This record gives sequence, C-alpha cells and structure tokens, in this order.
Amino acid sequence: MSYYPLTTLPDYYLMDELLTEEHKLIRQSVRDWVESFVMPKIDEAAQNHTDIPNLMKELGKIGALGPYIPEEYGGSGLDQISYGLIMQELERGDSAIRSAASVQSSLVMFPINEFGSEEQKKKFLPHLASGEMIGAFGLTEPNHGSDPSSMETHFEDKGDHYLLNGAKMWITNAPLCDIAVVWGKNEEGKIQGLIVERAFEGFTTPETHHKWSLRASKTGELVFNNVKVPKENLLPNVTGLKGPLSCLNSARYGISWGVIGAAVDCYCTALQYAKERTQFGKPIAGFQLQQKKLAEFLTEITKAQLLCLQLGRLKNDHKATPAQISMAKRNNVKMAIDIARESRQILGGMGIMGEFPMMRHAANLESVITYEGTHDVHLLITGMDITGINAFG
Ligand code: TGC
Ligand code: FAD
Repeated sequence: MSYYPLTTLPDYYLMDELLTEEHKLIRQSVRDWVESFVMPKIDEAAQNHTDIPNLMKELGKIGALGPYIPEEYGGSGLDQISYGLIMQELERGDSAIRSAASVQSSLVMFPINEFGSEEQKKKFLPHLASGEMIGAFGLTEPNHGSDPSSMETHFEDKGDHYLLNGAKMWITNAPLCDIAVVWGKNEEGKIQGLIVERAFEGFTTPETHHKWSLRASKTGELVFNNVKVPKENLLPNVTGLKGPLSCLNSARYGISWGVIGAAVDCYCTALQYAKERTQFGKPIAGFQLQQKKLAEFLTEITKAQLLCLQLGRLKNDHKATPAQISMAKRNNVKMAIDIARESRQILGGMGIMGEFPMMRHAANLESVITYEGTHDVHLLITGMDITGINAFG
C-alpha cells in the first residue's frame, strides 16, 4: 500500500485551464482506479516479480486500451491529450501499468488500425480494447536493438501461407500474449508486419527472469520456429521500417506523458515527508538544501507538462514530427529518473523501503530510459534533425 494517497497533481502554471472538462474527468477516473486497484497491490507485485492478475481486463473496463481507436472497433475515439493524461495517471501507479497499456494501445492496436485489413480490425481490435486479448510487439532481436533495420527475423511465401523464422527479445507481455505484431523481412528483404497467434505451431514465448526493473511486468522472448502464418495475417498496408517506427511515435508520445506521473508520485511523497520529518529541531523541508531539490523537481515537472501539452496539441493536429516526439521522450524520462533518484535521498533510509515508491520508480525508469529508443538514440535523432547529418553509422 502506498504511504501517501494520490491526491492532486501539481499544477504550478495552471495548465488545467487549458484542458477540457472531459480531459479532467478522464484523468480523475483513471486516478481513482489507480488509487483503488493498483496502489494496494503494486509493491507486493514488484517485490515478488509477478504481474497484477486481471490487469488487462481492468484496463479495458476503464477505457485505457486504445483510447484513440475509433469507437466502431471498440476504442473510445478520444484525442491525444486524453491518451497522454491516461498514461500519466497509470505511470503514477507504476511504469509496468503504463507499459501494459502502451504496448496494447500504441504497439498492437495502432498498427492493426493503421495498417490492417478491415477483417483484421474487426477480428482483433474489440477484443484488444476490452483486454480479453493481450497483444505484444516484436521488433527488438537478440542481435539488433537500436538498429532494427538489420533484423534477421524473416518469412517466405509458401503459396497459401508464410513460413516465419527468427526470434525477438525483451518483449513486454510476451509470456502472456494471445497475439503478437511481429516485424520481419520478406524474401525481398523488406520489413513487413505479421499478426502471430498464440495457437500457431512453432511459436513460443519464454519468460525473461531476474529483472531489477519493471518487476510487475512480464517480459520475454518471441521465438518462431517454422511458424506457418496464414496470408490473411499479414498487415497489408505498410512496408518498410516506417511501419514499426510509426507505432513507436505513438508509444514514445505516451511515455513522455507517463513518466510525468512517476515523477509526480516521487515529488508529492518527498514534499510531504520533508514537511513531516524533523531533524535538528525543525522539519527537513526547512533546510535550504532540501528546498533546492523540491523546487527543482517542481520546475522540471512543470516544464515537462508544458512540453507534453503542446506536443499533444500538435499531435491532435497531425503536426507532431518524430523528432519532436524524441525530444519529449528523452527529456521527460531523464527528468523523471533524476527526480526518482534525488527524491529517494530526501527520505533518507526510509527511501529504500517498499512502502515508499522511489526505488520502484527509479528502477522502472532504467527500462523506460532504454526502451522505445535509448536516451542516446533520441539525442542522435534530434542531432540529425537539426544538422541534417546522420551520426548513427
Ligand atoms: P532511417 O533510414 O532513418 O529510416 C528508415 C525509414 O523509416 C522512416 N522513419 C520513420 N517513420 C516513422 N516514424 C519515425 N519515427 C521514423 N524514423 C524513421 C524513414 O523516413 C525511412 O522511411 P523510408 O520510406 O525512406 O524508407 O532508419 P535507420 O535504420 O537509420 O534507423 C533510425 C533509428 C535509429 C532512429 C531507428 O531505427 C530507431 O528509432 N531505433 C531505436 C529502436 C527502438 O526504439 N526500438 C523500440 C522497440 S519497441 C519497445 O521498446 C517497446 S517497449 C514497450 C513498453 O513496455 O512500453
Ligand atoms: P543496444 O542497441 O545494443 O544499445 C546498447 C548501447 O549502445 C545503448 O546505450 C545505446 O544508446 C548505444 N548505442 C547504440 N547505437 C548507437 C549509436 N549509433 N551511437 C551511439 N550509441 C549507440 N522491444 C520490443 O520490440 N518490444 C517490446 O515490447 C520491448 N519491451 C521491452 C521491455 C523492457 C523491460 C526492456 C528493457 C526492453 C524492451 N524492448 C522491447 C527492447 C528495447 O527497445 C531495446 O532494449 C532498446 O531499443 C535498446 O536495444 P538494446 O537493448 O539491444 O541495446
């Protein structure tokens, strides 16, 4: 159980005035759900390295899966700011909860909605939106992480089906998934997406154990050993790396908002603790060194909020560029991990305990700063955008 309840969100620049009533209602309902469903269970789940039972169905019930997917396919048809606010509240609970919703929404439902056939949309999207079906996204491989275009997973056209071989690594929800959107190369070496279903022979999903990060989330491999994939499971409307990278744009945007939630949880906890904890005859919040930390936390959270709100507006208007999204993902995750680490110090020894969230958030954010493009990869994306020179190779 969390020591401090999730009360309000710091709103130093009165950003709520820029939100609609619907945005605020959505945010409040997700916050209430996190308070009642996630907070009582999250420390135990993370300590025991187990997922939270029924998480996906519960996320489905509150409309957190594919919120911007059209209603006809089971989504809620919401705007991008609503999606961001949902991610923020979920990650205030734990990055594992946001990860579950991110993968399902941005990495599984998004590509089916954008690049899938009408039959695929009807067959999969409503079940993914309700959480009855769990999806995974396979891009990263054992030998190819930051450089997905070198992937080895491949498939051959066998007339009435494709034959898929290869392996994906570090895949969120792999051990739990009913379907996986898998990116592989066709016989011409072009990247395409396939929907691989749990029942397909030769498809296995071994779990990755002993993580120190995202311990309330299942991670694993996707292994394809001569898997026969029916032709109707190919995503027909995209070819090339821009397919998976378009999904990442959506997920990285959600992460930019999400990590504000983790930072806020740490900031609120540290502020309250500092006001209550007395040393040398006064609350530690009265010492300049602690005030410096707290003031800087709020400054960085406020800047991150403003970045996300404007990015959300750009996204609503279909004007957000991948490089703008990279800037927000990189800046906000670094902001959050710094706040998690520094705020832990404000709690002294108590900061290492499970009843406070800092160690859990800090450990989670080690994954978040790595997945969906590492901190350094996003810097290189910005560098390339402003100089026009590719510094990757
Ligand atoms: P490059 O030559 O630059 O581009 C190849 C083609 O892709 C297009 N493109 C994009 N399209 C849409 N969105 C983007 N963000 C795009 N970036 C590039 C580009 O226009 C080009 O199109 P075309 O038509 O000309 O062919 O590609 P590159 O091979 O040099 O690589 C670029 C690089 C390094 C930036 C990219 O590969 C990258 O972002 N690497 C990081 C990999 C990554 O983020 N992996 C994430 C895996 S999924 C995950 O981590 C899920 S965690 C889930 C959770 O639990 O929350
Ligand atoms: P590498 O690419 O080997 O990078 C190692 C280091 O080298 C990094 O510091 C990197 O920044 C640096 N580097 C690489 N290239 C350059 C360069 N050109 N210049 C300078 N430095 C460079 N992937 C999925 O497909 N689906 C998922 O669901 C998923 N979930 C994940 C869940 C967790 C918990 C984790 C940890 C990862 C997940 N990933 C997933 C994988 C994640 O996206 C990759 O770990 C990430 O993209 C980095 O790849 P890598 O680990 O192979 O590191």
